[in-house]
Amino acid sequence: MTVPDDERAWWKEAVVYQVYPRSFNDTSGDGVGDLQGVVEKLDYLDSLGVDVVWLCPVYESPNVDNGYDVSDYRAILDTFGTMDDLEALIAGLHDRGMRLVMDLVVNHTSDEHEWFQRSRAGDPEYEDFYIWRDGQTVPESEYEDGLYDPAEYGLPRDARERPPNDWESFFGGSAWTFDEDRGQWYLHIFDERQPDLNWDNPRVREAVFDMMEWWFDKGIDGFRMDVINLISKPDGLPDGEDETAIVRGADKFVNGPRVHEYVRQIHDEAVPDDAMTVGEMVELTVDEARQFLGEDGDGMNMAFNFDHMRLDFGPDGNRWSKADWGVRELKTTISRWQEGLDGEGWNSLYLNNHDEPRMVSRFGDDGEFRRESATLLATLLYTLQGTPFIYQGEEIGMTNYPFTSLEEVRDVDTLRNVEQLERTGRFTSDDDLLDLVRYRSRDNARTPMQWDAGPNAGFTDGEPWIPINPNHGEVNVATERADPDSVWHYYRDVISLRHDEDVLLYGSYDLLLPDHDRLWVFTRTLRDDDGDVEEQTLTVLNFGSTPTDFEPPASVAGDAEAVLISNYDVDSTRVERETLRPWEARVYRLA
Ligand code: TEU
Repeated sequence: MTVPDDERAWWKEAVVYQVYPRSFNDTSGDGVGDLQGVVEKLDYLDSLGVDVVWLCPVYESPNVDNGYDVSDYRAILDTFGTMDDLEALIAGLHDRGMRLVMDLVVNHTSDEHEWFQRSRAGDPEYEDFYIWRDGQTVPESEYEDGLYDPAEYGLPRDARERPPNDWESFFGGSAWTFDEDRGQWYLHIFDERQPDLNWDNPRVREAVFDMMEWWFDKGIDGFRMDVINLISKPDGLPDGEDETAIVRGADKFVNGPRVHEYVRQIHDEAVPDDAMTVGEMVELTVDEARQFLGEDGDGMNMAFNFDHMRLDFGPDGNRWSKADWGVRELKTTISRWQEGLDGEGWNSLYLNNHDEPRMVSRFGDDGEFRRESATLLATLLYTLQGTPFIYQGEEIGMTNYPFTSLEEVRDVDTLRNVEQLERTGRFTSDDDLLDLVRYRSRDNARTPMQWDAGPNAGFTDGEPWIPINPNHGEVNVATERADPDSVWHYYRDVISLRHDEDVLLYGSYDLLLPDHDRLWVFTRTLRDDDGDVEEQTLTVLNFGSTPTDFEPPASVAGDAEAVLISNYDVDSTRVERETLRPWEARVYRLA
């Protein structure tokens, strides 16, 4: 069976490796990773078998949000190196037949961006580059009754106005800040130092398209687009109405009225045909994804959705609380996307990134069965349909960081939300709060890459900007590469398998045993023009730390052609009733 050429695309067959440069490899000794550090590791990435590097922001930035607050889109922040270093990275990747995808952060800029400085100063060319509004006047009675406290908005006691609406920032608190210079409030869905651009202004769109074309002219191969489905805000900026929204107002600013028009225009005006684009889309449904994806949609190749990243949110969808989740929920959620985009779009596949805790800690068992669960999760990601995204360190089973104090936390999202939680008095004990930080903080993914068992895990000769995980003595690249049964070798093998098997790239996904609360069993199938099975694989995963009986459905029971990969020794190719070991993963070729 040959997959028709018009269904193929290089970015569908690729494996992407996400580099968070601050924490990847430091060659300058300042304790922060840099671009030369990435260039130094290109042969390492090549040996793993990855095809694309997604590089998190390295642009000029005051680093309020570690680079997701850009103050100059066409300059490299000096701690990361120079534009020559970036061009060396592009050349180094292309020399190895690999590609570079940069991070496009254009829902907002840094407040230090020249555009914002001129906008707040009232420069006619820039006054509408951001979202400025007058506040709402608060009656004296509300102040006297204690219903309104100017200090809550950082205002002096004699102030009598509140923000234009009740939207909240992802980082806690109001999404509006009053600016003394301009005498108005400006919108920031993230930190107050990340003002939202006004995409309804055609000159904003034009400036963004120019910048994107400038980067494509430098030879990059695509963009990951940061919170791209937030760029259109509804006229009148109405208050939020959905109490269960991830943050107040999200029901208004997620997928706003002109978001499809703008995403289509981005692709029509600024994205070459053979480039790869992946949009980070908050609160996206499968139906909405179809509208964004493909030439019949807005031109986006893939989208990161968050449905499987919310299963452990607490009551009323609150990210800063915890709830248990079950394997059945995870497989139902991911199966919905597999079935929903089959032939109508393309999935991105990830279980962690720089914003999420480490996957082996969140979805696996980072203690006794770290290796088994990390390799099971890899087997899942590499035998689903879609493009897998490895987050740096995932390939060696790096785990969450054991925070002992808030002093060790660097992340603005964590720190601002902890402040908010403390203000609301929700936590009685610091231990409960720290327990939640250990579970949820984005810094779990931002501790430095663990290259070896030496000082600072081989990440830096200087003082690391963030603490290094104390388990780097056992969990590190050198140790993993020396052990043929390691997570690292399994990743290299499963990546190679996916590259070799069209059925794993393009085959349809069918879930078996849907109601089983421990086993995740599915086939991937390529059919010929008559609909007959041409190639088929079977993935069997025991999602848990105890043995589980597997009773194969009749449709797949019997002699398989081969065991393509497994994370335990398997001595038979028969698919039959048996007890699977903790976190056991197997992939059979059935036909
Ligand atoms: O993240 C957007 C986003 O959805 C996150 O705020 C997410 O909800 C949160 O981090 C917990 O998962 C993007 C970037 O990936 C993130 O690093 C930035 O902080 C944010 O946008 C603002 O640019």
